Amino acid sequence: MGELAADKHVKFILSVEKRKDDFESVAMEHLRMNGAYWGLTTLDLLGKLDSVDLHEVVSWIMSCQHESGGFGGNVGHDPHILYTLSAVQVLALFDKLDVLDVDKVTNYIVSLQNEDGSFSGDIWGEIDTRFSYIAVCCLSLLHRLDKIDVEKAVHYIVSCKNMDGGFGCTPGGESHSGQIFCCVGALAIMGSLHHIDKDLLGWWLCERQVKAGGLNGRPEKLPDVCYSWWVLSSLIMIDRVHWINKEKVVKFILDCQDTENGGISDRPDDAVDVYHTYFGVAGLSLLEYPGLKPIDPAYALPVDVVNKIFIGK
Ligand code: GRG
Ligand code: ZN
Repeated sequence: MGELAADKHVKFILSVEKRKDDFESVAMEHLRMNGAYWGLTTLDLLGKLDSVDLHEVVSWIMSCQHESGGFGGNVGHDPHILYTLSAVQVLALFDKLDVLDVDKVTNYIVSLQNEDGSFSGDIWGEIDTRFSYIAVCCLSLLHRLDKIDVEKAVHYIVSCKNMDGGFGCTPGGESHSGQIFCCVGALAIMGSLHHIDKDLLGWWLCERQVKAGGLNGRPEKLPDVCYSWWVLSSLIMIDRVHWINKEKVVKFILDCQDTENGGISDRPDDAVDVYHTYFGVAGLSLLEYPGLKPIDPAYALPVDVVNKIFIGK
């Protein structure tokens, strides 16, 4: 089994930012804020966050904020809760949350909670448990979780729980590892994990491991590096990660590296991208791969960043 090509991945992440005109960058233009979170968190996990200009990043982030308090995916783009969490997470990475008008961001998120406890992603109203997670994670990082109706938020997430122990995007929606991360993460942050049948969900999640060692998002689907994050973080939060063959997941992730030019793909020999590079490295961090900073499974930020926010050191 090869090793993590850490230096190559750092070079790959830094090069994506420079190549603003190629296909991948153009395709990513509308979600640049998410890309910033994926790329910069990868650099931090690899101990290389100091290779970017903090002031440049912070000033670009703040130029994506709207009057409403929400952030867009890039300058001049409409605000959405998806980009708002990424903006807050990147500021947290740089220990720069103090540049925010916290009440303004809080009011934007609070305005997206619906009567039934669910959250919309923006003013257009689409509802999804992804947005519940984002709202809860973001407000918790800002120490403002008390500004929403937490009881209703928990109740809505529980209403998306299925007979197989998993969760979907809305009540009755099919269980999917990505949505499970969101629901388990939100419940963990709200101190409500007792609503989960841990053995039942743990069983469903560890069945996501295929013969090749990688993890898939739901039954009968192909394995994909990003599920290393969605599945493993959920298993850790419900204390069942020992039900997985960890060595085989590590091997699958390492087999998806481009060892020449850096970056990680969804499956071996596919094209690399920043999203899978992040979730590959984050998955390895959850598996305590040597040389990586540990990552928090609920906040999806390095543990030292989360500790600084909640215990001040
Ligand atoms: C801070 C880590 C973090 C997340 C923010 C946006 C979000 C909250 C969570 C997204 C969770 C999610 C739904 C992830 C799954 C993404 C994915 C790979 C979807 C692909 O779905 P299909 O149906 O693929 O195209 P499969 O693998 O099922 O064939
Ligand atoms: Zn993927």
